[in-house]
Amino acid sequence: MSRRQAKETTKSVTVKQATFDLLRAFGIKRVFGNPGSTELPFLSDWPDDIDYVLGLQEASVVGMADGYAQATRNAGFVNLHSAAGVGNALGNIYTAHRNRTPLVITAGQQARSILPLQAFLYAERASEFPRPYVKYSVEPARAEDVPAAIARAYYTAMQPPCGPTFVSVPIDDWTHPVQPVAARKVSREIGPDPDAMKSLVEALAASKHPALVIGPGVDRAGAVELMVKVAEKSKAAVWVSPFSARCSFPERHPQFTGFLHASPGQLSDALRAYDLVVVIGAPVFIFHVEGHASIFDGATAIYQITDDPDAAAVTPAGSSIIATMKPALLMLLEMLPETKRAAPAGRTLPPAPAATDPLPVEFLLHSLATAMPADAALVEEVPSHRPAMQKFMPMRGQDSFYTMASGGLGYSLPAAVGMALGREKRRTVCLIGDGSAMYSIQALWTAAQRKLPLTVVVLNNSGYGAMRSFSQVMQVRNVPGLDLPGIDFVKIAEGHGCDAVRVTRASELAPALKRALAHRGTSLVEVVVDSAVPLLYAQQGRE
Ligand SMILES: Cc1ncc(C[n+]2csc(CCOP(=O)(O)OP(=O)(O)O)c2C)c(N)n1
Ligand SMILES: [Mg+2]
Repeated sequence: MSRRQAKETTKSVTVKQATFDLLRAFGIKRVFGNPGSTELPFLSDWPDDIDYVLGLQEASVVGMADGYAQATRNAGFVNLHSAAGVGNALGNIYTAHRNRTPLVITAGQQARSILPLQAFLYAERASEFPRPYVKYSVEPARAEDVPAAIARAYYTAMQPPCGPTFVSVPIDDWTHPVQPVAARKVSREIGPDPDAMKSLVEALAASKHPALVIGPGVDRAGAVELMVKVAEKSKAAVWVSPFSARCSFPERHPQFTGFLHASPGQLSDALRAYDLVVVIGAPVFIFHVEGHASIFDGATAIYQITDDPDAAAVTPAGSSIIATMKPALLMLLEMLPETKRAAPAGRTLPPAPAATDPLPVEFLLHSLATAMPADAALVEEVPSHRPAMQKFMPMRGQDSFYTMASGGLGYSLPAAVGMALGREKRRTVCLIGDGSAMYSIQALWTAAQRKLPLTVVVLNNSGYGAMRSFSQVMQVRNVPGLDLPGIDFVKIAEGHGCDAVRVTRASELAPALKRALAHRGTSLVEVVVDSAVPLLYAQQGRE
């Protein structure tokens, strides 16, 4: 290339054009955002082939991008407004980090020339603000470094363990001339160490009573079918890891045994019967309450397969194999010998609950499971009723169930909107508590505007049921701020442009669900239930 040609290439595009070309090359067709002055040069003359998805608060913007990224298995691209927008978004950035959802989050910054004056909307130490919940964070030193920073943010976000990344972009950078950045192919699968796999296979072959503890990593990797084959070949009992944010094993499968509690004592009790525990696609283990984890006392052999070196590093006992799910499960399936072990007895599902008034939560959950189309996805955030949901709504497996892995509320409603956007014609159902719904309620507006095939079922028990229950577990009394009287979800939904109905009697439920699930566009069903709460972490009922 001559000198003249080289010079022409360097001046051929702007930072903005180079960025859009990268998005197209990465297959990113939507940008989730909430606009401000510092983003205007990026937003001006918006191209027709990229859909700008407006969210009315940044927690909703990031939650929607997260759901969409999970549905499409590509990084969600987000554009926020300086420190104020990132601040509003942080709770759901934390959740995306725990969910292992790939997101490239950009935020506007003031013009470089007035940064020294701490201008209006200036973001102080912008790249530090979302840390430690982003895998990579930068405000590039020069405008011409922005596209390469966005490319790096994309590869890093997409590399297992996936997660959010952050690029702060000063307002005047977008129009700066730059050399285009070519999108590259970066492979993502990481194969397991064959010797480590051999040791695991030997342990499985020698075990009398093995258990597989399966976590969200398997569904995330699209490896549920493979997982089922491995489970069937090994004839092991299958448990779900505590607080699994996805369904990685069909819950009606005969080997499906149950859900582990996030309590060290209860988890250890549930796994006591096994001489070998193999944790796949999950940490060892996520706990929510204190207690003695006798599982680590040495009587049980523990193996872990994880794509997350950090999760491997914090595992207190046993051997960890670092690999992505597909190559690891393929190798396991190939190496596992046939076994004469008897297949374990799975769980027994409870009988259908009766339709009584006041409407029992179990009846709602069972009715919803019956009414949902077979290919629907459920996005859930109803903390005190998760154990009941696990009993009365057995999930089908791959891409069927989502919630947040973080414990931070305000995720599932916007995530369901993003999910509906990514799943196009199939139905998405959001099952959400009255408390949880209110953290990011404005996501309803985005769904209504776009007539997304989304049905939101609000389980209204007039308060923070999980907190009532947790207060009992922790034996604390007289806690303020747990009752939420007087919220009218029908009016709220209608005010955001959604179809809505309230159900207070058991006999009204089935027709209301049927109608809502067939509604073209977004609808909400508010179901008023008894405010009595189940005791979480009760010692009985280990499932
Ligand atoms: C961002 C955030 N704030 C507060 C909490 C604490 N918290 C945990 S569960 C819960 C109650 C949720 O209420 P609701 O959605 O109505 O479900 P319910 O517990 O009644 O089933 C609260 C406030 C949290 N987990 N995350
Ligand atoms: Mg509630």
